[in-house]
Amino acid sequence: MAVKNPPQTRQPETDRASEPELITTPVFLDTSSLSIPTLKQLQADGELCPGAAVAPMSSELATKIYTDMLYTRLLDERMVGAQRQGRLSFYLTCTGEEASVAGTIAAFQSDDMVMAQYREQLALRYRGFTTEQFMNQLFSNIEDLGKGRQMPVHYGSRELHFMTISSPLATQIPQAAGYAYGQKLAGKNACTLCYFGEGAASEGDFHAGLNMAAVLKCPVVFVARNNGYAISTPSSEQFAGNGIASRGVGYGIKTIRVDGNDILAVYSAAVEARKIAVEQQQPVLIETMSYRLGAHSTSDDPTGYRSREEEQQWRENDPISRMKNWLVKQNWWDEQREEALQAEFRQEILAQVKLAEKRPKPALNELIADVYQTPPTQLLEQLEGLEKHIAKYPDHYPACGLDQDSAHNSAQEGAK
Ligand SMILES: Cc1ncc(C[n+]2csc(CCOP(=O)(O)OP(=O)(O)O)c2C)c(N)n1
Ligand SMILES: [Mg+2]
Repeated sequence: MAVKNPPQTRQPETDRASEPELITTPVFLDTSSLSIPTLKQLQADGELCPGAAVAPMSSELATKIYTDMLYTRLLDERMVGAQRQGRLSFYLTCTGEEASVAGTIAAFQSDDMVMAQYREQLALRYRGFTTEQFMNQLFSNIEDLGKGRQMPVHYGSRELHFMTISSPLATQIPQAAGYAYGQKLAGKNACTLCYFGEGAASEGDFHAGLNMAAVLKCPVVFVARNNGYAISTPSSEQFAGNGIASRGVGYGIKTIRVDGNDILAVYSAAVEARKIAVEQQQPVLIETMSYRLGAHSTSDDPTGYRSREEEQQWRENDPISRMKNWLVKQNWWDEQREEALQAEFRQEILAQVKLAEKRPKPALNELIADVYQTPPTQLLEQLEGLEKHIAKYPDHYPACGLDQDSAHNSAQEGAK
């Protein structure tokens, strides 16, 4: 069937209302067509950048943010130490990226859902996850909320609205879009906060998630922690475009790039982002420019793929000292308080390590207890095989001292 008066040019849906700019010679766009500024408000010496429009932050909030950053730095140091001593199988630090996480989580309500990657333990700390809870998860003991089924650092807390971390990269991104769509349909004044790394943004799930969020106008704030590396792959080998921010714009998402080592810039951006997400019911993307100061994980050694000089440059741009300089200038912080608090945190962490490593492991059959209402035959067979294997090589599984009766009982409880 012939179309009457077909349009001369096909316009993108979002531009239907406006007239397209027509050109008569071929001109190709490149990354320079989109100039993306970086929001910076605080200088290294603790002075504000001239003209900085900083979101108001009370002394209480500022000290909470700062002390949670400090706690996380110390927790990370201690836990890497514990892994090196053979007490812990695996750990992953947030070192260097504390402001990217603290500045964002602080701008959200405590019941906004958080879907994180794995380097955002500070968000849990901010919401009140205790040292004891961190340790129970890291040591996979009987008190672990995840029943010891996950690798260390795969935290989750229903109470704190923090979705359990899953290892496959970027799965949380479409899940966050979907969760936020549910919040929208329910008419809730809430939103979802979704963290991921610039490496995870190479996954198909990133594209599906952002597109879905943009088209369905989901109240989700995506935080892309651009820390320069995906394990040993530098971002220059990961993508040729203008960071992650350019992709947000491409999907029709309001986007901002911030200095991720500047707590005030991150917080100011996040306050605005949550407002847009909730009040205008649409997604926002924040790209935090920072650096992963530590190894990717305790299984990694960065000396094989980057220079000490590069690391040193970023060490001098530490987000914690930048915030401290500002706090001291406000007369909200001093060296005495810092020293006392560091000693207190160290003591508390060490004490909880000692307690957590002594607690028994969950019964073996907790592995399958509440996954299905009635465990299917093949899972029961696998469990039986595992029990036989452990019984045959008990020396290799000292933590498994199987108490069959209590194991059986807890499996029955779990099945309920
Ligand atoms: C689907 C998938 N592919 C690969 C991996 C292995 N892996 C774990 S972390 C990681 C790097 C992720 O880098 P980025 O997203 O930048 O986060 P960062 O570690 O820098 O915080 C890779 C490749 C994985 N977990 N899942
Ligand atoms: Mg990265």
